[in-house]
Amino acid sequence: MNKRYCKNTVRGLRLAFVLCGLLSLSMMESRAPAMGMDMDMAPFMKPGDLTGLSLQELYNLDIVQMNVLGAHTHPAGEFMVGYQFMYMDMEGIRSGGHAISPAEVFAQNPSFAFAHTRMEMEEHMFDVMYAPSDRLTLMAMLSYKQMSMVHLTRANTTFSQHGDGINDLQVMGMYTLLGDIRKGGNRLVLDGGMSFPTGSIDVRDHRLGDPSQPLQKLEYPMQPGSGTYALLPGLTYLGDAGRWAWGAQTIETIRLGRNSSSYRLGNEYLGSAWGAYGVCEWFAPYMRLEGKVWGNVHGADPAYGAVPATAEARPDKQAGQRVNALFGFDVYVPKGIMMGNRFTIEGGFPIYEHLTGPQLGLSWTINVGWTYAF
Ligand SMILES: [Cu+2]
Repeated sequence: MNKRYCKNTVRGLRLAFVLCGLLSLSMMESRAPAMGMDMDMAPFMKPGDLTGLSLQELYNLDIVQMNVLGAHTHPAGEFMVGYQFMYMDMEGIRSGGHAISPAEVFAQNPSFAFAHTRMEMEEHMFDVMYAPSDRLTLMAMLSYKQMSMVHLTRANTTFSQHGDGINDLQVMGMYTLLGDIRKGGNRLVLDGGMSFPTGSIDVRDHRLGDPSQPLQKLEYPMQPGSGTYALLPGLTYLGDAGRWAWGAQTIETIRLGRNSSSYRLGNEYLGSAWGAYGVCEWFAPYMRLEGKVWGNVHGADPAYGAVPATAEARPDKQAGQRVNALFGFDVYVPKGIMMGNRFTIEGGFPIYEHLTGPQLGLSWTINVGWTYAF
C-alpha cells in the first residue's frame, strides 16, 4: 500500500466521520418535531401510491440525484434553478496505476522542464430546468472555472500559474421512457444533450508565474473550454420504495471535429450509481459511486511546440480511468417561507485510479449545491 493511498484513506475517513457526526446531530434534532409530523411522513410510508402528492413532494422524492447531471426530472410545468460549487484537490503524480516522484518524471522524460505537483480547481455551476410535460424535462447548464497549478522545475524551484473562464454550455433533454414521475417506483429516462464551445481554449498566464515574463498559453487541463461541439447521450434508471431511493446513470461526452487550435479533447464515459435513505421528510444521506473513463487529446495544439516541456501539454498523456466513492446528504425545506429550497453537500475521494501519465491524481473533492423549484 503506497503512501498516497494511505493519505487518501485517512482523508476519506475523516470526511466520513464529519458527515456521520452531522448526520447524528440532525437525526437527534429531527426526532422531536417528527413526533407531530406523521402526516408529512406519509410519502415514505406508502410506496407506489404517490398520486396524491403535490409537485413539491414529488420533487422531494428525487432528492438524491442533484449532483448527477441530467439524472432527475420534474413534473409538468415546474421550473428549477440551481447553483453548485465544486472543489477538486489534485496532488501527487501518477503513472499507470501507481504514484511516481517528480524525480522519476524528470528521469523518464528528458524533454520535460517542469513537473506539475498540484492542481486546485473551483467550479461555480448554474443550471436551469423546466418540464414542458411529465415525460420531458429540459436543462441548461453553464459554469465558471478557476484553476491553479503548482510547477516544479529541474532546479527544484516552484512556481504557480492560474487560469479561469467560462466553461462550455450544456443543453439537455430528459425523456421518461418507462414509468411515471407522479407514481414513483422504477423509471427509465433517456438523456440527450449537446455541449456548445462557449468556453475559452486560449487562457494564458505569465511564463514561470513571473509578472515580468511574457504571457504563455496554459496546458490542456488548464483550459476551461473544449473548443468543439459534443453530443451528450445518456440513460438514467431511477427507483424508490418507502424511504429508500436509488439509481444509476451513464452519460457520454462524444466530441466532434477539431477546434481552432487543431485538436479535440478525448471522449468521456461516465457511470454513476447511488442509494439514499430518507431519515425524515427533509433529510436524506446517500452514498454514490462514480466511474469515469476519458481519452487522450486528438491532434495537437501548436502553441506548446513540437516538443512540449510538460506532460500536461502532451496530447498522448491525458487519458485516464477513475472511480470515486462519494458520501453526501440532502436537506430539503418542505414548508414555510423557504419551501422548495434544497441543499446538498457531497464529498469523496478515488478508490481506483489509472492514469496515462505522468498525470496528477485526485486527492479529494467536495460539492455544495442549492436548488429551488417552483
Ligand atoms: Cu432539476
